[in-house]
Parts: sequence; C-alpha cells; structure tokens
Amino acid sequence: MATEGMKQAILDAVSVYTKPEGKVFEYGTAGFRMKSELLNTVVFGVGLLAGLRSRKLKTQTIGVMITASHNPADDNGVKLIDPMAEWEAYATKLANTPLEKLGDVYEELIKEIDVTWTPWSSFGVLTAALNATGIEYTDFKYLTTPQLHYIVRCQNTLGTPYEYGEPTEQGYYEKISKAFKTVMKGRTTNGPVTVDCANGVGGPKLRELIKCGADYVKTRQRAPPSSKAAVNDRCASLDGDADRLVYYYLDTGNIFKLLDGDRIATLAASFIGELARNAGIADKLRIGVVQTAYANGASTQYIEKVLKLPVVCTPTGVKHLHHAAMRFDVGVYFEANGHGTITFSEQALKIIRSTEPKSPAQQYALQSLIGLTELINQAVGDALSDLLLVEVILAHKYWTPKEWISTYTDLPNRLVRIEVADRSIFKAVDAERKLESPPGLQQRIDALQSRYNRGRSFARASGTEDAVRVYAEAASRSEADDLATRVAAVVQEAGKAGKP
Ligand code: 16G
Ligand code: ZN
Repeated sequence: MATEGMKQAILDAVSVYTKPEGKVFEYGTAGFRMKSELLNTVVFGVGLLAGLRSRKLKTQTIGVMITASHNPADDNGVKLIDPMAEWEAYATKLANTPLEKLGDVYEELIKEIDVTWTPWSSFGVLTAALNATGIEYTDFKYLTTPQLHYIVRCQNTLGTPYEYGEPTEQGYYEKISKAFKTVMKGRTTNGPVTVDCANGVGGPKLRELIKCGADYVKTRQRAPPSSKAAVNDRCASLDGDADRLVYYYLDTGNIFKLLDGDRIATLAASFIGELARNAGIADKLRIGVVQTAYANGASTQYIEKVLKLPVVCTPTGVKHLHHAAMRFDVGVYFEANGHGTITFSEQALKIIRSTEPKSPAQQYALQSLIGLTELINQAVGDALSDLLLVEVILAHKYWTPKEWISTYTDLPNRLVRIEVADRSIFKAVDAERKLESPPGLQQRIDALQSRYNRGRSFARASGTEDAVRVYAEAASRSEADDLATRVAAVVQEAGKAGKP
C-alpha cells in the first residue's frame, strides 16, 4: 500500500513540473520520445514505475535509459529496460495522468501489479540518520547476513597482517570458491545436493557463488513442491538470511533423516582432527567443540569418547559459542539448529601455514587445512560456506549421508514450549543447564530425569519469545516424551505460582 505520506510526497515532488496541455503520450518501441522540455512529467512517471517494477521483481535490477539518441540533443527519450507489454501500458497510463491524480493512480497501480510492499522504510530511516549526521556509508543492497560480516571484517583488517580478503561481495565469492577448488582437488562430490533456500536471499547468492566454482557445481532451479530428491540424495536447507544450515535425506524406507548442527560439528571436528594428524601437527593444535545444552547427548558423547576432543557448553546464542570457540586453536561451534562455524587462532594459522611437509601425504593434508581456513567464514556462521564445507568433507571421506548419520545414534528427544505469565522468574545457570530460580524447581527436574535411562532435561526462558522451553532426551522415544511431559508440567506449575 502506498501510504498517504507517500502519495503526498509524490504530489510535492511532481509539483515543480508542468504537464504539457492537451498532449497524449504513448509508449512506443523506443519508449517515450519527444522534445526534452515536454518530457519532464513523463520521466517522473517512468521513475515511479521503475520503482514498482523493481519491487515486483524483488532482487532484479531495473534500467531506466534517458537518451538523446543520435538525434539533436533536445530530441529526448526515456525508456524502461526491459519492459513487457503490460508495463508499457502502465507507463502510458502514468504519463497521461493529470498531476494532481498521480498519487491515486500510483496506488491503483500497486494493487493492479500486485506488488508486495516489502517495507524498505527501515532502510530509509537508517539512511536518514546517517545523512543527517554526515556519515559516509555504502549500501550493499541485498547480502546474506554472513556476507556482510565478511565485508566488515575485510574492511577492518585492510592493511594489517590479518587482511581477511577483498571487501566486496565478489571478493567473498572469489575467496570461497578458490578455497573450495583447492580442497576439492582430486575429489568429486558423490551425486547431487538439493538446496532449499527458504525463498530467502541465500538463493540468488548461492547462484552467484556457484558461477565462480562452476566447474564443480551445476544448478537447476526448481520450485520446492517438485523438488523431489531421490532416496539417499543429500538435501540442505538454509534459513532466510543464510546463516543457518541443516542437511537431510530420505532413507530407503522413505523415512526423513535430519543431519543438524550437531552432525555438522561432529563431521567437521573429525575431519579437521584427521587432517591435523596427517599433517603431523595434531599435538600442536588444541581442537575443541562448542555446543549448547540443546546438543544431542549422543553427539557430545561421540565427540568426547570417539573423537577424543574436549567439549565446552555455553548458553544459547551465537555470540556465546563464538567467544568460547576462540579459546581453542581450532574451535568448532554449532548450535543444533544449524548456526555455526569454525574459528582458527592466529597461532593455528601460523602453524598450518609454516609447517614444512615431510611427505606428499603431509603436504596434501597441510594444503587441505589451508584451504579450509579460507573456505570457512571466520567472522560468523555462514550457511553457504558451511554447505561447501560439508560437501568437501563428504567428498574426501567418500561418504553418503548414510555413512555420515551412522557415526552415532541420536537419543530420542522432545522440545516443548510453555507459555508462562512471567518468564523472567526462570533464571538459568551452568550454561542454561540448570535453573536457580524459581526455588525448588531444579530439584524436581533432577528427580524426574534420574528416573529415565540416559534421561536429561532442562528448562530455560526463551530469549526471543514469551515462553519457557523444555528439552528432554532419553534412551527411548517413549521415555523422552514422558520426561518432557512431566518436566513441562512442573515448569507450568512453577510458572503459575510465580504469577504476579
Ligand atoms: C537467536 C540466536 C540463535 C538462538 C536462538 C534461540 C543469534 C544470531 N541467534 O535466534 O543462535 O538459537 O535465538 O532462541 O544469536 P530462543 O532463546 O527463543 O530459544
Ligand atoms: Zn538466520
């Protein structure tokens, strides 16, 4: 919807121009052509229409060409690139609208064209503040959240010994795809991967990325309903701003199998551990994994017992995990929901880059590690970079998702959301694994979970919603469900007691 404010702004802006009387404008093959002094209000209309077309087509670029062509300079023209027939009709309509009706006609057109009015008003507010205070800024238009993190880090490390890369979107693609090619040398991916980009910015950006690494990956864009990946084919999902990634597949019994953030963490930690051993630098690198309480207990056990790596648990939220990861030389951190990346300390980078290989196998491992440090977004968890990371590892291990998922068996688990009057009374400690308030509640949860085989449960106040979340896992599905239900009940009761 065009707001009243917007309509008024249109009228104000156009009021300085005069519409030539009695002239009928027609959008021809070359757009509107006429003497430039007659063209002003027409150009204004084309400007309005270009805005609508750009909103309609979302991320595509719209061209407006103002040209004197090869004719005398005052014989002018304006056209839209690339209009379709009905858009020429809209242009003609706007060009012939009496100026005082322009706001109304614009509003009608919005309805007719069915423009989804994704409000860019926040952007306007932001730039208003920046302009008012004379701050220089660059508008990068559409980026994934991690791409912006990348550019900020590049910009802030320019000219230092830690220069992160070229601070542009193109620089991002080039860095990642070059690293991908390095680590994929001599390997091929095993069959296709289908990527669902949740209709978000990750879709067009993934296509840009693939253009740079086109000799490995080919895309076919399909609408979600028809994207039926075959049994055992890898599928991946990004979230809307492309900072979260999970994998999944259908097994031979057509059962949906999820490979979540815990799986990505264990896969990456095992691969990097292996490379470090092959490179002969395992004893020099402290590799660790950072998780939250939501990590499946089986994943934690696998990391500690099988991979023999330390695990640190932090409160929910990327900043906590990232901070803890940076205390390791190589810190692998992922939330179960797919937020995560791997951090490398300065010391780790130095060791990886400066170790002299003593055999071709060592050299290969060192080269692969160097490639990984470039492929992995060090600034923040990045679904596009994580996607390529998983692809690289599976290709190196010659694994399908079946081998990947068989490394350990997830404990059945259940998440319950409970609405409470006042979630602030639920105060968590010990990386959100325990509640210190309301008093007595933690003892009740402890007593419940001790009754179940491999039972583990915790409750914490959501940071994003007015609710308390209860997580429970246990050796069997029924035990996990039962534990979740019972803990939810005591939490609900405590929530009522705390009602103001
Ligand atoms: C935010 C966090 C995410 C966390 C989620 C938990 C960032 C960038 N995002 O979305 O990491 O998993 O909150 O939500 O830190 P909750 O507190 O409602 O459970
Ligand atoms: Zn996100």
